[in-house]
Amino acid sequence: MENFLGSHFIYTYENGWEYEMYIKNEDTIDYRIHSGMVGGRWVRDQKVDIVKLTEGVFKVSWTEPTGTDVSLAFMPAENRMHGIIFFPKWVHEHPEITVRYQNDFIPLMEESRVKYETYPKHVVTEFATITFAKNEGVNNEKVISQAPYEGMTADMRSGKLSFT
Ligand code: FER
Repeated sequence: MENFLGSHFIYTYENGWEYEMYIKNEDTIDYRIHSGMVGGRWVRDQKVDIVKLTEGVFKVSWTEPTGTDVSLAFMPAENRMHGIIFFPKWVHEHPEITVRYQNDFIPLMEESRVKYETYPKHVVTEFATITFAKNEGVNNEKVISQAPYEGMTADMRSGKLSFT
């Protein structure tokens, strides 16, 4: 696991959605969503389960305050990932409620998940291509510390925006 912890990835799902994740430590991630149904959403200090499935394959799984459940299998050596996301019905119908810096709106997420409908869930299962990968060290608070903006992932890939 040692090499995987501290990893910072940008990846694009085959449906076109672009996401960014920082594996902060053995049970914590930070992330930004750059495009797709909930583009603009960003989150710090989400607790997750991380396991090494076999040599070079890592599974990261968690449940969000929104009720969305996510499980991602990273294959960094192949620049590939497979993700499955189980969205409650309400997130699919009102994605804009979740598009914000979630840490400042935890009560809104918890109210919304009881106020609106959960079922049937909207399941998204997609492979993704990793377009940027760098180890930023563990517990680096600079990696995910500002809202996503247009062109941000290009700035990271070019080195214009860097955190080490
Ligand atoms: C991902 C897929 C889904 C991901 C995060 C989510 C950063 C979270 C979705 C949500 O809470 O709406 O690849 O990685």
